[in-house]
Amino acid sequence: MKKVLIANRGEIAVRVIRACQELGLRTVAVHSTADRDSLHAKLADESICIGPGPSSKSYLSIPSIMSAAELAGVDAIHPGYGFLSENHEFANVCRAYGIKFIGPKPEHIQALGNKVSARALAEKAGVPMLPGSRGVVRTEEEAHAIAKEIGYPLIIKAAAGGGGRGMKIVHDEADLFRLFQLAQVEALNGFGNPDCFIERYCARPRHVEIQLIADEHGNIRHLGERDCSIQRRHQKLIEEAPCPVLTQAQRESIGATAVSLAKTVGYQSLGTAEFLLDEDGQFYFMEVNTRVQVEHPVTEFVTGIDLVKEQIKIAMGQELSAAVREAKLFGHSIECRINAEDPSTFAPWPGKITAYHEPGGPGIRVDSMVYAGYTVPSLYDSMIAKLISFGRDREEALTRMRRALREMKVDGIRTNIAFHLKVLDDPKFIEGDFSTKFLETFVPPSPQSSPQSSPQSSPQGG
Ligand code: MV4
Repeated sequence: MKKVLIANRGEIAVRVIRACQELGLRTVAVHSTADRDSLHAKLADESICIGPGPSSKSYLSIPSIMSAAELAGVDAIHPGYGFLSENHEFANVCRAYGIKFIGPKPEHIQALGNKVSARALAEKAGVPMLPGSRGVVRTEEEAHAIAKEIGYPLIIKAAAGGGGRGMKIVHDEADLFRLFQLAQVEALNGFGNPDCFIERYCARPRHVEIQLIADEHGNIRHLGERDCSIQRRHQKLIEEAPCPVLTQAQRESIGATAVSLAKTVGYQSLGTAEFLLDEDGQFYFMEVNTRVQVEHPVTEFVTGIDLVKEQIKIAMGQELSAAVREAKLFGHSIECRINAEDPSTFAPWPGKITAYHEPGGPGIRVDSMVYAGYTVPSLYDSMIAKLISFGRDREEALTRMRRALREMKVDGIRTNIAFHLKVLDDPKFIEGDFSTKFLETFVPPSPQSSPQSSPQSSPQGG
């Protein structure tokens, strides 16, 4: 492998380019016409325009990307996250072209991408699961029978969904048929597949996910967990490693469970097994993500492993390195996703960044693609940077994150920096006492308290 095309944009494209550079690989960026001035296009050795702004005609267009791959003569494609990263057809097209897809096999993307077949695999591997339907629930009669068995509240999920899209919570029998029909219609319209399944609903869970890493020779291990409970409308905002409430015994139990699932499948590459952790400390399987995750840096900080480099080396056929095999967890890491958005309405706030300063210093990492003079386009995700802190313990990681959030400066657009500072000041958050419901009752800061809207002293010389 000598030359890699990065089929993505934004901070993850930059992240992958950096990993390739460290491995001595040539890089080919692809970009839409809206991304001509983007950092990923500037940093790569070559850069190819693949179409107009809308993703459907550029970053999601398999023919456009494959044409660029042919033209540049690449050996491999890294899909990043989002876009085509979990599209098994794309992975299959790469295979047909003789280009290495840096990720799992298409069969595994497909089997784990479908929540019903993923559940069946998890069951086979002995992974704890919430009571629910065995497979797809096709009729109202079947839904009724399952509901009688597991009781209320229950949740209806789309087999082709994921990340929380297309879920319906049902609190009593009177709503069951209506919500079941609605779930099927929305699943068909949203994912082209009406299949739904039913589970007992867990009211105040934490979202705990295990990082898996597996080579193409049967070696597999987990690299601990991340707690991603701080999210809004299924968009994660803050992630951390380790989960502040897990005991070492629970950690080992969830980790072993995730490894057993991956082994049952014969999984290869990076992957993430997601679990719900209920208030009694019981954990239950949710889904598997077959890509590198946005929040991978917190695991990198607590393990010292470069996950993207390891992912590429695995795709080159290498065995898990000694560093991965012997990795131990140390310290604590937190990630805050910085979005270009109105802090009170959460509406995206694209526009030109007139001034930009990234924080630094001990235990701080910034993964971003923006710079002073860059215009955040309105067509894509509003995340403009990830601020990641590390400390020997959670308190130190939190202190460093507060310091970094105060130091960061983004002028010309609105961001959620002040929002993060307010969360990091919340007693329940500081205690680690939160669930996925945390932000539902959280009051955003008033507009005046935004740090970057008040003048800051310029950096000192000498
Ligand atoms: C659940 C649940 C409660 N009970 N399943 C949301 C994302 C998708 N992976 C599954 N999700 C959930 N599944 C049962 N049986 C609650 C959620 C959920 C959630 C999970 C993780 C993080 C944030 C969440 C926000 C709302 C709902």
